Amino acid sequence: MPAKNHGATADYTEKIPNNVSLHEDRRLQRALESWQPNFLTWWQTMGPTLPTQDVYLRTAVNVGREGWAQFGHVPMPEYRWGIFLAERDPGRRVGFGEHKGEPVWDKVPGEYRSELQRLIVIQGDTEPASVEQQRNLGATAPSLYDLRNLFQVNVEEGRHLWAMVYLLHAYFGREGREEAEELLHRNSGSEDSPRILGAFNEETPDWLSFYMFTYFTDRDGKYQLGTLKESAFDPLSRTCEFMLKEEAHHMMVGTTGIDRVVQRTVEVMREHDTEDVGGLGAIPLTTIQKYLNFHYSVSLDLFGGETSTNVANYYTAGLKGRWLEDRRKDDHQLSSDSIMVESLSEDGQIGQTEVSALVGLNTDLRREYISDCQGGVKRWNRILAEAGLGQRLKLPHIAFNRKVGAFAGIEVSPDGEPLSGQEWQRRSGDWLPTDVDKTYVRSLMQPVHERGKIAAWIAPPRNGINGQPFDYDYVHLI
Ligand code: BYC
Repeated sequence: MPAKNHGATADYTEKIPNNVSLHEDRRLQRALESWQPNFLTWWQTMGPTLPTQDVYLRTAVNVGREGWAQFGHVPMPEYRWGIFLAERDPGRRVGFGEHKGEPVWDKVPGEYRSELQRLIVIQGDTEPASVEQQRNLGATAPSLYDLRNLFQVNVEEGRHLWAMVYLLHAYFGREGREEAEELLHRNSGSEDSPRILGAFNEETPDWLSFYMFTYFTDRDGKYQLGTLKESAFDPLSRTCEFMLKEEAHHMMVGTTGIDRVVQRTVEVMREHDTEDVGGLGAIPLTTIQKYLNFHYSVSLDLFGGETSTNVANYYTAGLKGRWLEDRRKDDHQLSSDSIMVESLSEDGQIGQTEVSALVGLNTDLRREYISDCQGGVKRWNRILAEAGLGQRLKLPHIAFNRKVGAFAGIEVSPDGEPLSGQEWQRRSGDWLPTDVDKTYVRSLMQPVHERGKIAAWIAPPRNGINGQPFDYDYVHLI
């Protein structure tokens, strides 16, 4: 029986910092302590490659409303990856599905074991995948501030892996322990054992990709965690609630990272009175748009098919809810409701079809995500407008470059115009990064590891971290 959490304060005297009273369950503690060296080996071999002495990092120490993290310079392999669940609400009840109104579960019901395990494994698989994708970025960081943010994101994705591994070890027996091992053995981009979801096998070879990834792909994480936070399986809910706190910083890195790239491009465009900033050390707006198109479309795929019986079953069983479930004004069971979802007719026309609300839940979540993504585009366009420029960035059509779901079999332009395979071949380089674009962006990625300095293709941030100035010594390199 897994140990219950009695308080929010972490025990830092233990090998594995935690607020789940791990010391009360010796078997579980030993199992996790034997996974710990494997995690550290994975971190050393698949984690960040740039050697550092220490990094100014925040470490989660508590789950309370105030002061949940502490900041300080830490040698990265000594980072205290811990297990933290948000505080328990003893009166919490299932908020949706056929068990609505019943007390939430402290254990895994036998009939939902395999579905819950699958959801936790998929979630867990993405966390180390992103660390692997970003492992070489340190060598080309545009500033020490950015380098520190990269490492902060990396250590916290490592902690999110711990969060899922805790659930697997504590609640899923031998199979759970085996899955926890597998999470360290699959690798991003591997031919033989790739990561589970498509976007996590793509490369993150440059910092424009990194900001796009943290804006668009981490934002899928925000929405998926938001639905798992609603889960009737209370330990999963409490784990995800706390992960979402850390996730907010990752979103900030993406949003302001793209702000700063656009800002710098605008400055160079105005200075030289040209759109063609390629030879001038900045990233052209057309290239930014192509990167946006790519990262947005692969992230849309992460929500699964437009219709899915998997998601209907998860919802009815109480395993995975909707975004902000308790703010929805309906019966939270949806057994007789319907929804219009994007679809492809037999003659290849993009339209909408009415389906049961339950099988349309991936679409419901994807729509919440899309409207959130519009927020970023609005922000970046404000930078263009304030500079008196007429160009605008935009999100491509929902069917553009999709590999999962209703539009996987067709090609359309960013405006949603259907294209023949041949036409797509001819024109896709106008919309997605070409080798030439990637090579140019990579050529800009010269490291700036000097305190207070910044690369020429990006503007400095408005604020530093934790009240520190931009020229703070965020990272000590070796
Ligand atoms: N790539 O019924 P469908 C994050 C598979 S990100 C490859 O529509 P479902 C983070 C699917 O498994 C958040 N395969 O799928 C971000 C199914 O296979 P089977 C991660 C895919 O189950 C940045 C089949 O296609 N968390 O945290 O309704 C940094 C039919 O699909 C993909 C989660 O995703 C794909 N993209 O929905 C760090 C939450 N999509 O059963 C971290 C947990 C689908 O036919 N996962 N397939 O063999 C889920 O809720 C769902 O599994 C999914 C898919 C939303 C992913």
